[in-house]
Parts: sequence; structure tokens; C-alpha cells
Amino acid sequence: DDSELAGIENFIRANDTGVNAELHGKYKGKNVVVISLESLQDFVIGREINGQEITPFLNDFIKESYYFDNFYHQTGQGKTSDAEFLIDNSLYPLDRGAVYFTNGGNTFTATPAILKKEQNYYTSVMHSNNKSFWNRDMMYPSLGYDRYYNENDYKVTEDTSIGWGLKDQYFFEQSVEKMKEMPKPFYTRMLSLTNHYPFELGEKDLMIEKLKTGDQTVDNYVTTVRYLDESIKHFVEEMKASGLYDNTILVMYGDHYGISENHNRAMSEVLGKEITPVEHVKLQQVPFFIHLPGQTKGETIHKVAGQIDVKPTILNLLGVNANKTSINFGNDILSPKHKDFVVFRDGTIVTDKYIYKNEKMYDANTGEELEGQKPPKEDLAKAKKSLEYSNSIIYKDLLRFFEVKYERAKTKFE
Ligand code: GP9
Ligand code: MN
Repeated sequence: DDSELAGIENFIRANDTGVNAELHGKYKGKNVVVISLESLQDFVIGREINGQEITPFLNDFIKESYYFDNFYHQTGQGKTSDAEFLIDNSLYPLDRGAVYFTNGGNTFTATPAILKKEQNYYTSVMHSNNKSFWNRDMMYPSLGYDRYYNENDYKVTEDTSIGWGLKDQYFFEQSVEKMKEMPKPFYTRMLSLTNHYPFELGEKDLMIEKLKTGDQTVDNYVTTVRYLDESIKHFVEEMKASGLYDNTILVMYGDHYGISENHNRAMSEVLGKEITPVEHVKLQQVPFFIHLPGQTKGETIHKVAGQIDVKPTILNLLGVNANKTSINFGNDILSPKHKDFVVFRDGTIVTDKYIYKNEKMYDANTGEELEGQKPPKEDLAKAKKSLEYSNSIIYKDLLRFFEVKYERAKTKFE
């Protein structure tokens, strides 16, 4: 009932680390583009193989953006859709199953609904797969989206597609054309697709040699990552050419890992070190970028953070008070008081000092096991409560009781 939600709101207030006051509302009225970088892990950033960069564009983009190099995915079985859920709601995905499937009809207090109500934004998702994949056609009305551009909105031919949809290059190209026509300001999320298992690519799209570990998944991975990187480069060029770039906050995040622990042997060859439990946790880092309109100077930020923090960060830039308009388990990453703390969906805790996984403590810097040690009590409680409260909200549909009401959107799609 609503007293349970009040308890959760107290917990959130107690863990509120504030916002970056200087940036509060500084980009009010700007468009927001949030790109899901399919299966992109952070280990490829800045890495070279045989003298060739895997992500040359992103490596350069770091020089003119905020780039977070200790940023973690927090997804569970819902993969891409869990990441979407985290980004829009600042709630955790479920411990099992995909919330997009199990609770798509719930009441939410998501970014698109807030931006529409508070600032009259036009909100959409762009993805060239079948509209019902991950139950998106059911979920998006609950999140407040005006429009879902899906497979039916794109020109898809045999030559321009692979796997589940358009190759990223064509997807981004056609998407910019749609953005030009969108009502402004807009909030749009884009879901890239080509860098998806099994990481297949036609011969003519290969821009970097495959690896030679003998593990096909790992060997192919770098080629589709390289392709994704090139696609984003063209996207940014097209955004610039269309005049949209200077009026847009561009946010990009890796949705989840691409290489599972079944590939540790090949990965240890790539990284040149053993994949210990700590290394495995660190492999859950995904790239996170924020490029602000007009930003020319980059900054690499080492704070430990996660996908849960994206929504409050975006809302602050637009001048919206996140916790007055919604329930959020994350905090503005750009706040000077942001805490180096992230909890994975499986309960793993990562801070700047330690990593806690399967009841074992490790030094976050040396990787050494800290035998007999446990995280501080308040950290353990915070991790446990965050996951439990978030689950309760979803399982009991508690956002029905939130003081601000958002209408279910009549999402349009072809
Ligand atoms: C499918 C795409 C990939 O539409 O989002 O989904 P994933 O398998 O990564 O969850
Ligand atoms: Mn995915």
C-alpha cells in the first residue's frame, strides 16, 4: 500500500547524494539522444590489437566528452530490455525474468513521462527490430513514449540488414532523417543491434582483423565492435551536418556484457592476465559517455557508478528535480557528492575500495582476497534494501501510489 512506498521514499531520501548544482537546468530545452551500445564492454576502449584501435572514434570522442571508466551494467535476464529499464526508471531490473515481460502494464515514473509532463518533450524509441521483441510495444506506453520507430519504419533490405535488423550504419543514417522531422525538444532512445552475439559481419564490413584466439565469439567480437564504432562516427557527423548536434545532449552506454564467462580462456589471452573473480567483475564495466551541447573539452571520470544513475543525471541537466517527480534508486553521477558504490542485480557490490561477490571480499585495486572481511554494515544494508525495495515496487505495482501521476501514453507505432 502507500505506507510501504513512504518507507521506500525515506530510504531514498537517506541515500540521496544531491546533484551538480552548477549543471542544474543548464541544458533545459535541449534534445536528448540516449544510445544503447549493444553488448559493448569497456575493455575495448583504448585497446589496440596488432597496432589497430578497436574503437578509434570513441577513443577520440573521450577528448570532447565526459567518459566514465568505472561504470557498470546492472542487468539480469532481461538483457537489453533490463538496461532500457534501468536507464528510463532508475529502478533495478528483476531478480529473474524480464520486467518488460512480467510487469509491462505497471505504473512507472519514467524519464519520457516526466519530460513530457514537465517540459513538453516529444519522446520516442528507435530500433529496427520487430516491435514486440522484449514486449516493447506493451512496455513503451507504460513508460510514456509518444512514438516507437520500429522495423516497420525503416527501409530494410537483405543487403542492409544482418541478424535481427538493419545494420547499425543504415539504422543511424535513417534515424537522423527521422530526427530532423521530430517535434523539438525531443528525448529519444536508440537501440543499436549489429554488435550482438554471434557478432557476425559480411566481408565488406570488416574494418579490423579478427582475433586469433581460436574462440570464435571472442575473435568475431572485435570486428562488430569496430563496425559499431564506425557507425557512431557517421552518426555524429550526420548529427553535425543536420544542425542537431549543437542542440543535443548525447548519452551513450553499453547495455550489458557481450562475452560471457564461458570465454574466459580466450579473454585471458586478449587481456594478458588471468580472469579471476575480480577481473570477471571488472569485465562488467560498460562504456558511458555524456556529450553536452557545445562541449569541446573532455574529462575521464573514475567514479564507480552504474546504469541506475543515468536518469537522475539527465534530469538534472534539464532542470528537473528527479526525486520530486519520481522514485529513483540512483543519483546524479555528476554530483560532487556521488558515492562510489554500485550493486549488481546478483547482489555483487563494487566500490572504489572493495569488491564483494559471493560472500567474498576483494581489494578493488590489487584484486587480492581480503579473507575474513565483510563490507561495512551500512553498505550491505543499502545493497540489500535497494534490490528488495525495487523488487517490491515492481511486484506490487507501488508507483500507483506515487504523488505525481503520469498518464499511460498512447504510443504510436507502425
Ligand atoms: C533485440 C535487441 C537485442 O531487439 O535489443 O536484445 P538482447 O538479446 O541483447 O537482449
Ligand atoms: Mn543487448
